[in-house]
Amino acid sequence: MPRVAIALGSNLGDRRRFLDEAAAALAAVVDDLHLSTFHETDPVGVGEQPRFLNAAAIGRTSLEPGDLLTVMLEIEGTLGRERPHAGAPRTVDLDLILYGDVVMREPGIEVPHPRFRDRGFVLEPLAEIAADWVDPVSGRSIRELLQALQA
Ligand code: PH2
Ligand code: MG
Ligand code: MG
Repeated sequence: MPRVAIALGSNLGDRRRFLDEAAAALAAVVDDLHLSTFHETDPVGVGEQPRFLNAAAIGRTSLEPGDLLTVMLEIEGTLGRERPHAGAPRTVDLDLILYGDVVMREPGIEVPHPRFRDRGFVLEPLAEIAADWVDPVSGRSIRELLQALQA
């Protein structure tokens, strides 16, 4: 089964509970789920907002990327995610970061996630659980991407 990496974020309501519940729901479709610690982070690129709690999860899934994304959106909906406008505060956001070494650029699905290399709030938690995973686009490991970002 392909390995997947998913970023989790919350900055509305009981953030810790939303991340816990999202991880529990993901475990239904992602085997051998490993969850990073939770990182308190400043909002990036979305103006003045409450601070985020971010985490990352890895595991293996038999779902195709599109089907996994559909399940992730369902989990967001179940946990009360609303989308009044792009970048609005959210109970939970689940982003597909890596799917094996698949590179996919289609409307509605982009893996690797197009912006994850610039995001400390994704790379820092992901480095705890998948430091040696090599990004198929840049050829750099998560550890190297994080070091480059921090340099
Ligand atoms: N997600 C965004 C935009 N900005 N900033 C932080 N700290 N954490 C996030 O999860 C986050 C963000 C878009 O989804
Ligand atoms: Mg996001
Ligand atoms: Mg998202």
